[in-house]
Amino acid sequence: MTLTEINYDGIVGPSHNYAGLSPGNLAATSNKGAVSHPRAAALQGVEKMRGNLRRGLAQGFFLPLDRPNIGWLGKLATDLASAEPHLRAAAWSASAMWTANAATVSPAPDTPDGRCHLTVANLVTMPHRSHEWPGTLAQLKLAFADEAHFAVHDPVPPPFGDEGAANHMRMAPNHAAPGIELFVYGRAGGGFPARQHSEASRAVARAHGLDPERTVFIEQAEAAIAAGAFHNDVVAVANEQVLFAHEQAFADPGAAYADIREKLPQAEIVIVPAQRVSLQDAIASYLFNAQLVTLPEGDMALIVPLEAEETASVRDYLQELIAGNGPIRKIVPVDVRQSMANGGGPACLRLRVVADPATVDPRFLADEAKLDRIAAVVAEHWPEDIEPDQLADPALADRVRAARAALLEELELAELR
Ligand code: SUG
Repeated sequence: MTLTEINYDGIVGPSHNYAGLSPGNLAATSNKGAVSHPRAAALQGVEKMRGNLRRGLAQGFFLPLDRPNIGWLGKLATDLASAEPHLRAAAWSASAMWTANAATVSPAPDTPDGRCHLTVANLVTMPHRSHEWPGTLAQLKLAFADEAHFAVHDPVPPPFGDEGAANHMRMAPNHAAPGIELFVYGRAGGGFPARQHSEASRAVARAHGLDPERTVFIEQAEAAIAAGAFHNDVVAVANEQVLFAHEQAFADPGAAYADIREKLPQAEIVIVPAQRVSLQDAIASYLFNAQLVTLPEGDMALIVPLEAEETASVRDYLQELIAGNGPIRKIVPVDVRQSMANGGGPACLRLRVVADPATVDPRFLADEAKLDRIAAVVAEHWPEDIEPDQLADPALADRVRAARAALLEELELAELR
């Protein structure tokens, strides 16, 4: 039994578009109405996965969902032709690509039954994301079907918003050892809603059977939500014993850090001072929406979006970070600009599952040859661009559905249709 961290990236779907559907997500709302490039977006995602594979990391993926979601429009007693524009746009959403919002994952070493527990996120706060969970749950049930090793839970019931791993961090001496789990919830900020509710975080922790002595609940700072940190993973990221966070991420940082240090004495907390990188620069650059990973040789690398290197304060900070003697030894910039324009950085695009790769469905695991096959389907079938007024076009809807079907076929996952 070799427990490894597997990063499951969401393949960017053929309906990727900029509809400005997430208030509080500044990138998404400011790009409302822009022309999107689904093909380029998906290929950027494939290259990110390829880079991580080549770095020796285990890589998996989840598939785009069936969009436009006609069934959901039907429940609203409408259809693609007659739906109000905001409902039509919600039906087209490709937001399931951000698999950090797919589920919350508690690996086997943390749970009393020694299984890895996953709770699919209900995403109820944003209408366009509220209809993702059934399609996501179907994939989780296939990918982690082995009940000797996994327990896949239904979503927390509404109205308690749960946005999954984007508001959950795990710290442990190493991935395979028992760790502590950090749940970050919000109240609201600057007129923006909190998308992760305390009730939902606590329900997930109970469902996974987590030991309260190894569980930490942390309130997000209102100022962070107001500045555009609609998920905690925009201002903090953890890996093994390291927590990398902005000084203004949490409502009561002192109490949070004390709780973490008590429950995990070897915790190393790297705090970025607001004086060095303002909350605004952190959010615009997505410095913290990085993948903090342990490379096979043992060093930690921070996989950041290109935008981080393009923001002067962040670039300077990162240079100093690497020059110092801290746990983060390497910075790896990646191009995920199409996703970034909707507020999704490298960390949003992946769900971390600590598991023995031999116990998961291999159809969801990547190797170079499979990434080549995915890229070939994308290059052939994904639309090159989508303009906002095309969402009413039935021919585009047919094309997007056919594109997804071709990918499912290629990956022998037609049962997800
Ligand atoms: O839920 N954007 C996503 C971005 C999710 C990022 N995920 C994490 N931080 N883990 C969201 O706000 C925009 C879609 C649009 O406007 O068309 C969107 O859904």
